[in-house]
Amino acid sequence: MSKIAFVTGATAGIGRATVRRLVKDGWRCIATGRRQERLDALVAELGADKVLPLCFDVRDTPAMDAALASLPAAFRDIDLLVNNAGLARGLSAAQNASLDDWQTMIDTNITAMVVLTRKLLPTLIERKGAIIAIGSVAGNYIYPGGNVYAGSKAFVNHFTLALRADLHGTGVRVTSIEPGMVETEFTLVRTGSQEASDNLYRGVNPMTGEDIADTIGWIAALPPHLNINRIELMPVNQDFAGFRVARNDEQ
Ligand code: NDP
Ligand code: 8X3
Repeated sequence: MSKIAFVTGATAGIGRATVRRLVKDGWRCIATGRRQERLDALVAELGADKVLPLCFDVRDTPAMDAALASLPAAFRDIDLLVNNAGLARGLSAAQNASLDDWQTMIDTNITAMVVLTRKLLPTLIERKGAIIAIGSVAGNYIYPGGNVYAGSKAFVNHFTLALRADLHGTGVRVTSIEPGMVETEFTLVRTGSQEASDNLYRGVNPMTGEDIADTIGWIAALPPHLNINRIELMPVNQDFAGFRVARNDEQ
């Protein structure tokens, strides 16, 4: 029987590419997101025996519980959790940022991820399964306007490594994938404007959802004695900025 992956944020970008890649590799996937029509399209594309759609908002714990309780027997033995659903809102300096945007990022990127992970841990331990989380380079390097998004992704990176420590001796594998710029709907959601989004990617040759999905597929297929702890990826045209100084005579 093929293994089962639970992929959050499967209606777009990295998550959708991951479902496609895992199904191609012989997995069956539980695909989640809020946009039912996108989940239906994945089922139509890949087959109802391969993809089980679960439509819920990850911030809504009762809805998450109902979705988990609705899993048919054929999709209950989850071997891999891909903690991918997440978003950024805004690129403003902290002093100008919207508190609503901050709360949305904390609720989605942090709270929902830890709640879902906690709920699936008993199954993952029983199955000697794996957890792969999509953190970000934003959690490792600071850039202006990153503020709460960067903080939330630092949490994802560190929580994932902390899971690795807590799951010592269980056989569960845990990996933190930390990408730089990937061209998805992410920047459209972040900026709220197609033009601003296109501008951010202009001339960069950003990574694609498929690039990250290929990394996930590779890690998921490694033999059970091997754990990739963390992996950071960037497009060649993206790298690190140095420190800045503000000069008194220029202020
Ligand atoms: P997309 O915007 O293309 O996809 C985001 C996915 O998350 C969608 O499927 C969306 O589904 C889901 N999602 C968001 N909020 C919720 C919610 N409240 N409930 C359920 N699902 C939700 O972005 P990416 O594919 O780029 O992002 C995926 C992950 O990768 C994120 O965690 C992001 O932080 C991370 N990442 C992205 C990078 C990039 O440059 N793109 C770089 C580094 C990390 P729906 O809207 O249907 O609910
Ligand atoms: C987003 C990655 O490099 O666009 O998580 O900030 S980057």
